[in-house]
Amino acid sequence: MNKEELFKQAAQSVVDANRDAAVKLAEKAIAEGVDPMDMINGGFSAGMSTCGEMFDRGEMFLPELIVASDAMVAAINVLEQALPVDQVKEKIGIAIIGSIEGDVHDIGKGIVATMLRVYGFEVHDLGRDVPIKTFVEKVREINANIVGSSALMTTTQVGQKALEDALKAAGLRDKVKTMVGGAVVTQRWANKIGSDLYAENANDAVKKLKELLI
Ligand code: B12
Repeated sequence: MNKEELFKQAAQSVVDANRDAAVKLAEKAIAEGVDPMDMINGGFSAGMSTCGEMFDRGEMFLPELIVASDAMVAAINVLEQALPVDQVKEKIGIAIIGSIEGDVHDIGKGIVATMLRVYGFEVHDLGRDVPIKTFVEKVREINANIVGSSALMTTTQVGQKALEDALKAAGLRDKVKTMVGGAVVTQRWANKIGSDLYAENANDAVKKLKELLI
């Protein structure tokens, strides 16, 4: 099967919320030597974007979105095993990442965490709906130099500004680079709140972080 067809079917498996098909297609991509990140971005994420559009138009409802997300997560779990973790021997930095307080969306954040690990960062994934104070405490505890937060909703995005303020109040802001991302986040928002880095996707995050740190 050619790559485009594989991506198309992968996207469709998410729209159909067909977990078995998604997993089989992920396995097929690995067997055919397709780059796992290409398969995630070109296939499964594209399907999730379609789900978002359908949700917007009232053609898909929350329970269906939950099952579609499960299918995507199952496929990503398979693909992640094919990523060359630890290919970089030298540790580039210690990163904390989490979905900001009030936000349970964590698929994209998980992909960013995985990519950072693959490219030599030590990553502490705090999960989703992470209180601002937990980010701050963790920076202190593990002496992290990168703090990433993910926001997918306009209502939770404000937490990223609160995180900037909390790091400043704790005297930690100069010790870390902050990065923000998620569907509602833009470069303009990052500039506005004083975050060091905005990335559109996981590949972009790795590229920009390396430029910032090395
Ligand atoms: C899947 C999904 C869900 C799933 C989440 C499952 C999960 N475990 O994550 C479920 C069904 C649970 C869900 C729930 C809700 N959702 Co929802 N959801 C989505 C949907 C369709 C896709 C999100 C997704 O996973 N995309 C795929 C990933 C790969 O993309 P991504 O997250 O953008 O991540 C990439 C980049 O953004 C970037 N990135 C992400 N994080 C970070 C972090 C850093 C540091 C960096 C550098 C980069 C980065 O890299 C990632 C990889 O490339 C979006 C629509 C959309 N267009 O985003 C709505 C959407 C985000 N949801 C929405 C809403 C409203 C909700 C609910 C409130 C619905 C409800 N009525 O209950 C609840 C929220 C509950 C809560 N408190 O959080 C709205 C938000 C509207 C807004 N602008 O505020 C959206 C936009 C849908 C819509 N159009 O209305 N949702």
